[in-house]
Amino acid sequence: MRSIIHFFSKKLKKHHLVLAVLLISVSCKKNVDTSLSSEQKFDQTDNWIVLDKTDAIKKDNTYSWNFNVKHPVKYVVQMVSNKSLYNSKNHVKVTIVGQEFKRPLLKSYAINSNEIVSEFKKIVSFSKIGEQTISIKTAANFKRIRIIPHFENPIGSGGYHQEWLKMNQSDEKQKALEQFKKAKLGMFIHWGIYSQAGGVWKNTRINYAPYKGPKVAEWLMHAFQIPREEYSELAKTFNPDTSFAQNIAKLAKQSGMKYVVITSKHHDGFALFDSKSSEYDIVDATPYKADAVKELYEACLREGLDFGVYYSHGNDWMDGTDGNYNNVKKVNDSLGIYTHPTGKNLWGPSTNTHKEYLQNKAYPQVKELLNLLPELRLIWFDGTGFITEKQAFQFYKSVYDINPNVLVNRRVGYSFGDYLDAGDNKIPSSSDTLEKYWETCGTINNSWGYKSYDNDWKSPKELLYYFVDILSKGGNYLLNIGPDGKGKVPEISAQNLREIGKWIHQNRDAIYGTSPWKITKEGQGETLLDGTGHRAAKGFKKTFTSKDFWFTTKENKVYVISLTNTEGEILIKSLRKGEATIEDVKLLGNNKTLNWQQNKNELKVTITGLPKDVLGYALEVTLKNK
Ligand code: H79
Repeated sequence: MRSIIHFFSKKLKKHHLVLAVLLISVSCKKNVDTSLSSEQKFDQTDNWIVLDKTDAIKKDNTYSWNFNVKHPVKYVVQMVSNKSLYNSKNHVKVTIVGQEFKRPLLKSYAINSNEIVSEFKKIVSFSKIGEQTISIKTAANFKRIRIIPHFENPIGSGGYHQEWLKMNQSDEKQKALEQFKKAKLGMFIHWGIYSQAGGVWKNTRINYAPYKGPKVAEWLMHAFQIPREEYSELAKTFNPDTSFAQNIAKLAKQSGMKYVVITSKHHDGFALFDSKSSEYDIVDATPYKADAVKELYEACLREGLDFGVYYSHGNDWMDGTDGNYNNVKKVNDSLGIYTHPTGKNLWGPSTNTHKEYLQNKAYPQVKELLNLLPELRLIWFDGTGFITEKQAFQFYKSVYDINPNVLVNRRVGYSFGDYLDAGDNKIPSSSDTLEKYWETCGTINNSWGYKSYDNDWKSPKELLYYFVDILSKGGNYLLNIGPDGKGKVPEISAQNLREIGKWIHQNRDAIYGTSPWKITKEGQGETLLDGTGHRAAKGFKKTFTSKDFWFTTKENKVYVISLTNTEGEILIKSLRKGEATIEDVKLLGNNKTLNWQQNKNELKVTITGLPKDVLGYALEVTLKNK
């Protein structure tokens, strides 16, 4: 049986799918992984907070409850009643986590013959575990309140946690994490058959595409709802210059990057490596006929760079059916919760089931990558979609079982993963509880994949600003490039990277291997980078003064980073007398000792010897007795 299945899943042709699927579903029954049975009794409503009106403390028209938060994430608040409150004139005022919010009730769902669920638009975030209070003032005749984990942060049964923890805490993973933390800067590469289209389909720019969703070039197929057969035609002309691997690896090295992560398969389902479980790959479906991932891997190893691959596991618009949308929606509708359609192929899904896609394509491809790339350091999962807790765990575990040195990012799902990847183009605030290991991925213009008309390049200064901010908070910056269909990196983005590379090289002691100091920054307020669309819409208008500093530390040194190039006297309050006992202050780059003086208000330093036109500088402050 196994060999027949292997045969069918090896090169799964579309017309073989039905037969293969039948065979596999028979075999799956026999091969159920019994070690994963702990979630069997789990039901997502176990993680809901349900408060009955009859249990409330009532005062006039105000109802209050105390409840316990076990999972500090984002939630939505719903009222259940016998009739819709959505369009009613009832005034509803809710007070929760110290915030007050009024209507509007955004949507409502009929969940059974006599119950209607009305949901508030506002999302509530709990930042810690423990007791909370909610009070609702309304004359409406409701039955109960439900506080439900937001769909972006599904919570599982926790049944795999111990097993996951054991793997995550293993020596191999911890060693890999320490190395990861030292690296600080990585290169993200979005490259695939969409790169040829450059964000344009049949003369229409993706920004004007008819369907909802992100306006980034790699979402071409989704934005125009391109039929699978038609989209896959792009493969027939994908024929990059063979020099791409060498050029990109060199660029990464020159830019001060220590690791590289390339899209081995994005949501469009096309594999940029020689896949044995799908013919929709660079070797079988393009004139290039060689394994681009492997070529880049080898070029990166030659440059001494660590190598990782991005893999879209939950979303696959070619072979992943509808991403399980309809099944999930059926359940969610019956429960009265929302199902987000974005990122799901609802325009021309494949005919197999999502489970079969995982079994026949996604799990096998992940294994193939691990075997193809023995020195792989990271798998960067994305497009979690509607995969279950058990499936997310299986991705994590199958990586570990083959190569325990390979890190997995949190987006694998359900908080499995070895480190936190913040949202796309999002920098967490220093007031957040920062994880020990984390990373922000960011674009260099406003798209990940190559967009022929997006010239809104972030300047070297802006890039450096994000980098320094992330650095001061102990994170990594995974900065993206989008090579075109030929594999060429747009010149301005390459130049900008080289320029930050020059700066990084000069100031490397303040960067690699450092940790956050007790204070992350001094001077101006928080960095705001809140998603890919955020910067695109707002532009970048920040200026920096000689009072703005970011700090890092290593051994008995504190590094002070400035994004100005003015010489003269500067005052650093965080290093005043009493805060730090200082032995020496040097300018990185030329390592010259500067004149300095400490008093009870500040450390005064006279900056001299800055090279011309620098983006900024870093001081190395050596502390005594540390
Ligand atoms: O590969 C790049 C993008 O193509 C990819 N991630 C980066 C690294 C990306 N995938 N999705 N998105 C970006 C935006 C996703 C938006 C949505 Fe959703 C997915 C809307 C609904 C489902 C985010 C996740 C908001 C809700 C859930």
